[in-house]
Amino acid sequence: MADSKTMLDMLEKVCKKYQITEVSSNLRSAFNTFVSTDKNGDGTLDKEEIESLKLGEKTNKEIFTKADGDTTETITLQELFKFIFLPNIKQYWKTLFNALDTNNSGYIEADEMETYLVACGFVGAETEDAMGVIRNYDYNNDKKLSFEEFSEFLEDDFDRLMNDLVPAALNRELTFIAEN
Ligand SMILES: [Ca+2]
Ligand SMILES: [Ca+2]
Ligand SMILES: [Ca+2]
Repeated sequence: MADSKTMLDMLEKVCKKYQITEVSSNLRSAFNTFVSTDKNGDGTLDKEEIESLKLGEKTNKEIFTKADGDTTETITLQELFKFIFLPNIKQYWKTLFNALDTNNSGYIEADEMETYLVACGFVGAETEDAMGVIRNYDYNNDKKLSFEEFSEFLEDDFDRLMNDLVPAALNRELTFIAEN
């Protein structure tokens, strides 16, 4: 199956957000594999569908222990992406952190978080919004985010982004396949 345009749009948004320069071919092929393996078209991969990939029993087990975050014994595309893509994305987070830390303090303060929120398309983000994000992840209460705290924020943020973008991309893709 050819790469879908909607999927590429989605990947470009993801990459832009995390300042990654190119769309990962891993992610594209993961998406294609997902769609072609989901034989009953319910948008998740169950055990039988995973087994049809013939990855071997060990890998099958690993997929369900590591990727099945909500332990429903089915793998959603969000879970698969997180499993495959998050480790790749994480390597860019230090670069992003350093780029945002414009005063070189080694921490993300409210004004720097505000810049990030605006850059991510949160139009009209104010210091109070940035403070809100910082409060949620500021485990040692010093009113700024260390790299570890910032990474936790990005990980949750990645989940939210996947939950927003994946169902839309997947629905359009499945409709496209049904129509053709
Ligand atoms: Ca299925
Ligand atoms: Ca700083
Ligand atoms: Ca802190």
